Amino acid sequence: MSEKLLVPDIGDFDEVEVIEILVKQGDQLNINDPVITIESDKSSVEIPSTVSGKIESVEVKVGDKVSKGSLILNIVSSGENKQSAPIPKDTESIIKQAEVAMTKKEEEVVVSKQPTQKKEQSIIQVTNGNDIDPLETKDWLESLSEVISKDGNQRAHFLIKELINKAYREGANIPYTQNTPYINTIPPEAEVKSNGDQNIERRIRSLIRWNAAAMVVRANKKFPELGGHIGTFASAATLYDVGMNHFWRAKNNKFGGDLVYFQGHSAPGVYSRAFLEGRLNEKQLDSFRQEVKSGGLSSYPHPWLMPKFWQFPTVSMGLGPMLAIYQARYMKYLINRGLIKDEGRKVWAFLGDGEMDEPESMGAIGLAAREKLDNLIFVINCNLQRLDGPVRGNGKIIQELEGSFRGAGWNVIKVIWGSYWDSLIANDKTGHLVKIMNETVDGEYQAMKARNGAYVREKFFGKYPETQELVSSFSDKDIWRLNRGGHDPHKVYAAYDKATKNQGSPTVIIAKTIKGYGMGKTGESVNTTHQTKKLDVDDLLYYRDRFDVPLTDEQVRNIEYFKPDEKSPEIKYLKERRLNLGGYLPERTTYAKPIKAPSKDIFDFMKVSTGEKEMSTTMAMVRMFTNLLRDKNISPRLVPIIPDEARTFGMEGFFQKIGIYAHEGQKYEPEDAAQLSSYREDKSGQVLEEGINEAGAMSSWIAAATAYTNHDIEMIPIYIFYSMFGFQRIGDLAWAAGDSQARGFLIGATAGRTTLAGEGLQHQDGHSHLIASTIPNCVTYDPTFHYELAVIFREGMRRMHEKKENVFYYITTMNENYSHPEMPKDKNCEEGILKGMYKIKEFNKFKKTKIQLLGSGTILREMMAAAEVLQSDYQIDSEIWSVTSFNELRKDGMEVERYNLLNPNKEQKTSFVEKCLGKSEGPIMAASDYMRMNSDQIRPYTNKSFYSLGTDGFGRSDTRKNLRKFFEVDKEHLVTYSLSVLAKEQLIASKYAEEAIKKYNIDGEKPMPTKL
Ligand SMILES: Cc1ncc(C[n+]2csc(CCOP(=O)(O)OP(=O)(O)O)c2C)c(N)n1
Ligand SMILES: [Mg+2]
Repeated sequence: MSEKLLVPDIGDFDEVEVIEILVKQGDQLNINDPVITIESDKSSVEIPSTVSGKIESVEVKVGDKVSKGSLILNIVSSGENKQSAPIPKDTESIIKQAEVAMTKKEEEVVVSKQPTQKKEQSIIQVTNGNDIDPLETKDWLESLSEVISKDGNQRAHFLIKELINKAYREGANIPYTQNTPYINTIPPEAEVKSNGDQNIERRIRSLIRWNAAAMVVRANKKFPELGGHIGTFASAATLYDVGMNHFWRAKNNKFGGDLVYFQGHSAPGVYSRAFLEGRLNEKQLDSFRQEVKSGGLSSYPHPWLMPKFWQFPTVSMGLGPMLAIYQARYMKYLINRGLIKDEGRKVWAFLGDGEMDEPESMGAIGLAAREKLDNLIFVINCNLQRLDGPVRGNGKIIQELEGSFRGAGWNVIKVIWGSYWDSLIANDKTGHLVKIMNETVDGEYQAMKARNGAYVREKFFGKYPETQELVSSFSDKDIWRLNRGGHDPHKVYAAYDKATKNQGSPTVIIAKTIKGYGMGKTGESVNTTHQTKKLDVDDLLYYRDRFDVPLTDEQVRNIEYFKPDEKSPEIKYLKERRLNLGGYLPERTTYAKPIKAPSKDIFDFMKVSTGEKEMSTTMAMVRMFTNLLRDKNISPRLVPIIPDEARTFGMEGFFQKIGIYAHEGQKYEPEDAAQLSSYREDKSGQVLEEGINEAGAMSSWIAAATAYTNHDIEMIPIYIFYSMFGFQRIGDLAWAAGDSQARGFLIGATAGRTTLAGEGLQHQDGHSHLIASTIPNCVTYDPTFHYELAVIFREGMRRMHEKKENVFYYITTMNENYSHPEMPKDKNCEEGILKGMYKIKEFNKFKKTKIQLLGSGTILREMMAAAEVLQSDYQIDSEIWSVTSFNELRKDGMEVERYNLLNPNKEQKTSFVEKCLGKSEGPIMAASDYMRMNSDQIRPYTNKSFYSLGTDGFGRSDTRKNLRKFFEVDKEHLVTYSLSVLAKEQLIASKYAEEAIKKYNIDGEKPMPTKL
């Protein structure tokens, strides 16, 4: 049967040019095979076939203009239609598996009942002063207790919900609360017990505590300037130990491993455990915070400095929580795309309660719930203190966090009270104890732990006769022993167990601890705990006794480490636990296979002239991606990441072609379903469409850019954003990306101060290259022409993904349309593009006066136009250099200069700038669409006269032409400045510059743009 393939609905576009024919007569065509590429002035998109069969005739040619309904080709159809397109085998089975698991999960959630409680819960006993009819209240509460014991919590929950609904319908104003009482979420009867040996675990924990503190104290005794923290890990030791002994599975050849984000300044505790495990030695502990000599231990988790140890940089507060959320999301993405197996791996993130005040910490919790990230567990160490004092002295951080997380849809587990409280809470028949717990603010809780048992008796239990009575048989010492949940391994174990089994939502464990736990009078629960890094002998002796560390007084005075014999039960136990959990943590390894860089011919189309056709570098880039998606090796590894700007960049064609990742697929028919670029969401979609969320998009990019270590699979993430909302917005994350040894591309699109015309001050980027240059392993380029982009991109893929070099690329692309020339035949061109500059044109007609003109990005084109004028109107010759990267040139110049200065007697090296310009004639004038500092960077590496122009100052909205005039980087200013420079160098008379100033209406008295 003969069929026709027509141009589908292509949205608002009409009469669009065909730029590529991808098939020919006689070809066998399958459904979804790309047939032609069409291109509007904004974007290019492939048209896929909707039928399969043999092509009878192709009815369009390159250059034709087509619209919806135009005939593309005739085909002898094999009868298949679009609906029956087969899903690739792998993807199909993975999706099936996941769907089965999901339905199972849902069913389980519905039918499973919480363990039936044997006794009445204190939550329904609390007395309330506002109660106008206590008897009636009692009736209701007893009925509820009856339901709980007869039919379980689920039924009680159902009835309460029905009551609330009914009350709403009757018009009652129901008070809204996201909080449960200030007690543990898991009642003692429901706690799952650890099978560990508690005595031995306590001894191990004590040693880890001791060695961690000793490490910090020793370092500061040697060099008081080194700093460090004892109090944080002291509060978190149990939280880490239970995880290490029982929950966190390491990566090995059978399992991908859990991913743990350690709280940054608890690093001493992590080193201390590694010491007992035999992974670090005493010498290394003694080089804590002394990293200049190799082998030192970094202050905080820094993969760059300890590349085999730390996995994630966390110490800049707020980044850890955000990165962990996107890490967990990215893990699901890889699973749903069929790129890794679903092994039930978890992402754990340890956070401080003070840290939760960072907007980044909570900023993405909605996404975690929405995407049902049940592979994510937050543990918030609520020691109630931050650096200066209490986190919420007048309130309750635990309750506040509970409300926020519960409201966002997380599974919340509060671990507030330790086991010694269990019997007290059980005996709290009147509810007064829970009432005090609810009423006491964090400032009081903190103060109590800085005092003693008598104080707690008076200030806490003393509030009501009922509670005074509850502890009447307790000594002050007994009261002092009443522990907090985060220091009780049983409570922590039960919480971790429950968290790991939770399905359908992320979990947050909010654990109450004591800052500086065990540090005695000078360090426990006092406002200065955070910065305590020295302990005097009395404190150390107290610490030893508090945790029964087997050291003599003399050894304590010498602050000796303690490591039991390899054959001791402690070391054997510790190693055995980790063996059972698959190995040690943290550890950074990679077994990812490299991706071969695509063949050069993929980029061939970018090396020929576009002729009359004008396009922006952003468009050229999108065409390049479309081509890369045809490379079977590369295609599945590309991860396009966009924060709601796909249409701005002409990338909407990707929606249909590779789909937008949506963990639940698409539950609706999109409004534009009939169109070629319809908004297609898919469970195995490839594009990460992050919404207006640059920090989230960057976090996704980091997850993808480090998949080579976290998942042993090399990916090619390409994050495309408005360049102004890149480094300026997410600078700290970009720095963390460098630390993480991320590999991938950042594309600052619509870049430049004058290139993005109408958008104004907050949109026009004139400095992102400078910010990027502060990151040592970030390689940056500001290309002008499509072939430059092609050379840079391919080399980036080769360096990062084939050769596994730990660098990442920042490339700016623009939205200014112009025609692109053919790539120069000069054999040095490619090298020059990559090193940062090459000669693109030379005017040599008059051989009298010459100037070197350096231009970058779109300003190169102004430079080229200026050179024409200089030649035609003033008989001045010039050499024009396309500078693709002032940053790269500076790096090279700096290195060469340093070598030469340090090796005065050796043969002196020549910088690339000098190689290019050393023998050239005339002064140098450089300009870019960025601040002068951008081109100034290479000034020291040439001994010629050097002048730089740029776009210093705030941007503003106007036409491109006016903006370039304003910033003095338009053709006219460049001509004038060139004449002035030559006059200053006494190569021509100054009258030419004066003339030009008049001719072009330039106001010499105009203030600097920075002042306007
Ligand atoms: C973005 C950022 N701002 C400030 C700091 C400095 N700083 C380090 S720890 C800390 C207090 C942390 O308090 P909390 O999160 O409660 O952790 P804790 O030590 O109490 O466990 C501060 C302010 C930082 N590391 N990062
Ligand atoms: Mg804290």
